[in-house]
Amino acid sequence: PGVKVAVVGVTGAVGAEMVAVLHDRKFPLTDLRLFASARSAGKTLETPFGSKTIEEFTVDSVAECDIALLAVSGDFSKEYAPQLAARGVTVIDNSSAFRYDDDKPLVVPEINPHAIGDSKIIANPNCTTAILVVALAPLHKEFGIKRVIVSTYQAASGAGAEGMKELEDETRAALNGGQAGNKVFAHPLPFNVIPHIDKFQDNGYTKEEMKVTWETRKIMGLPDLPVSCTAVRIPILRAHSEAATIETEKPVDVARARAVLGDAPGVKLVDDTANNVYPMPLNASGKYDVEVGRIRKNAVFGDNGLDLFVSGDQLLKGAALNAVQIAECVVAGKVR
Ligand code: 2RA
Repeated sequence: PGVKVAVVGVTGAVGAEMVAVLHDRKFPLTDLRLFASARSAGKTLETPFGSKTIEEFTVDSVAECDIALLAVSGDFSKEYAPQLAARGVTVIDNSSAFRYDDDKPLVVPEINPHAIGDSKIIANPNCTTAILVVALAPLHKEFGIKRVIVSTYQAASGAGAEGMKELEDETRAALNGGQAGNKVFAHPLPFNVIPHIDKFQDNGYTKEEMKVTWETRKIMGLPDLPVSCTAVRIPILRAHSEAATIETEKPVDVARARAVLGDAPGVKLVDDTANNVYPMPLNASGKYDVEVGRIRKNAVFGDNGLDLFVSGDQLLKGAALNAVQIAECVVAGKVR
């Protein structure tokens, strides 16, 4: 038989990466179909699988596939994912539409693949969260995490292909003596940082920051874990970075923390400050592993606290790679 896969939203930054990752990881598919809105239907897309024609999304067409990777808006997912699931398609959804539903798994395969069970709709986490938890989960196993404080440095790619284009265009405009403008971001991004991603909530946090709290708890199975996040957009193209401080149950040992992270799946230990080696988005871009470094005892929590810095490709581990890894778990039956 083999697996028929649909990528829905293939003209976006995440959709395009999904196709590339399926190819790169030699995903065992027998058919790949690419879907987008009517506007793009009929266009030819050059992909690692060769030239492919984009089809207009319809439930009937996607229902011919076994697995659908959705890289579309939350509203679209809310409407169509249940219809596809009812037709027997396993839907892996990159939007936030189902992440907080108790009956829908939210999965990072290095951490909680067994949450998939027999669910037909599986949520892919927010990019910032996915990149953070691959580093936190092994530390939690070793030392027990009591609290997390994190500040993020998020790339323009988090706002999709349009965000990346705006950064490039407006940087060029500014360098050519003009004024950098903004449509996608709340303010001009070139030569700036913007401590505002997604909408402000009543508690003073943004939605992006609350996603990190809610999703870290759900993926790590720690429903009461205190997590405080400040999410900041910075003028780089892709790969998010995060400075995290954890308070731990057990005293931490820095050498042990390094060893644990060095062995952790999905993590690349990049921590040799004597040689100016630490995680950076420039190096993490285009890579599957999340770079982790700057590991040190935290000066506030003393023996029971650790600081670390992570950089991970927002479009890969933060989106497309994680979705394809979930699909791999589904195909391999590693879901219980
Ligand atoms: C961002 N985390 O960086 C969002 C995208 N999902 O804007």
